[in-house]
Amino acid sequence: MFIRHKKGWEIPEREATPESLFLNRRALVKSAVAAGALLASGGLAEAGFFSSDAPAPAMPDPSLGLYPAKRNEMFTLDREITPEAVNTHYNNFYEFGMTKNIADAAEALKIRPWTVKLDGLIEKPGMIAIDDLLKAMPLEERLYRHRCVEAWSMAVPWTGFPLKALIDYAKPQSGAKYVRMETFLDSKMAPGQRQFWYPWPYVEGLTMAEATNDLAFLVTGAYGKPLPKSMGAPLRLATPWKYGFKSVKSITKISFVAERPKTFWEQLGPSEYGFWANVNPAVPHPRWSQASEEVLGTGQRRPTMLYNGYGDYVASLYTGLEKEPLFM
Ligand SMILES: Nc1nc2c(c(=O)[nH]1)N[C@H]1C(S)=C(S)[C@@H](COP(=O)(O)O)O[C@H]1N2
Ligand SMILES: [Mo]
Repeated sequence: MFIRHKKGWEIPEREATPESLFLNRRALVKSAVAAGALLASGGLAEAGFFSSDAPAPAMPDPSLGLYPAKRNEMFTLDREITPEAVNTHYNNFYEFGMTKNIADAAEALKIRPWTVKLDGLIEKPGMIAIDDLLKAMPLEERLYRHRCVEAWSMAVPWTGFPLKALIDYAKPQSGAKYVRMETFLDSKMAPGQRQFWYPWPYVEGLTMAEATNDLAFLVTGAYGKPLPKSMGAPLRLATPWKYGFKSVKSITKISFVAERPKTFWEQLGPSEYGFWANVNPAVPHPRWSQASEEVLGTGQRRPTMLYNGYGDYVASLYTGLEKEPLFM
């Protein structure tokens, strides 16, 4: 018999609620409240479904059973993994605020139902529900460094699948030169998107060669669990040789296009945040040095590495492009 050892964070099978049931139950609660019937009787509250003075409990993530995924030992670190508690409370996610402390606000992000649209110059345009995507793709764990342009870094055990696997599935046509990735747009859910001076939705992009490089990784989990909302659930990018702002969170659309996309930060400050954004300690940001980085959770700084230490994988992507601003 197959015995599964449960980790502390896993819940017993009988408590897991299939997504369809969860949606139905919410619809049920809503109509019951509208009718005013069950609130008065207190029936649902006694059954544990609903309570008038407490928010509904968070439902378990329907992808919980896919984690932890097997670690790909190709990707090793030169440092300790950043403690999970540090990582989940030091985030950039401007949709939920401009500080690093957005974890609570990001809980408003609704991650089911969630669909990802594939469009542009491909053989297979269409919409995929996140849980179908998760089942179709080969999930694995990778330990990656993560270097923000603000000169701090982390080391993260991501779970996900190579972006190339999705590109192979989408079957791009020869005219596709770039992959453009877009975050959700919903200013009711994400108060930061009411700040009209930002060019929402958040957009990022890679060349086809970058996107099909072994390192380009679509992330669905971290620390052996589904991805926390603060880190960009249910689907975000990780391109560890580039500054962190390239790693677009909470992706809803992936387009295959002929023209280089204008990215979110490029629109805001083209002289400070470019399209390429490859890590290079020798090229300072206009307002600060990139020579070293604060390794979060350690209280220490260490020298920053060219391509964040991933040059063996990616340096060849840039031969012939020396005239481009590759490092900002
Ligand atoms: N949609 C979206 N994606 C985003 C951001 C953002 O504000 N919105 N911030 C970026 C920046 S600047 C960084 S450093 C990383 C931060 O990822 P983390 O919070 O998981 O460390 O996400 C990137 N992706
Ligand atoms: Mo960043």
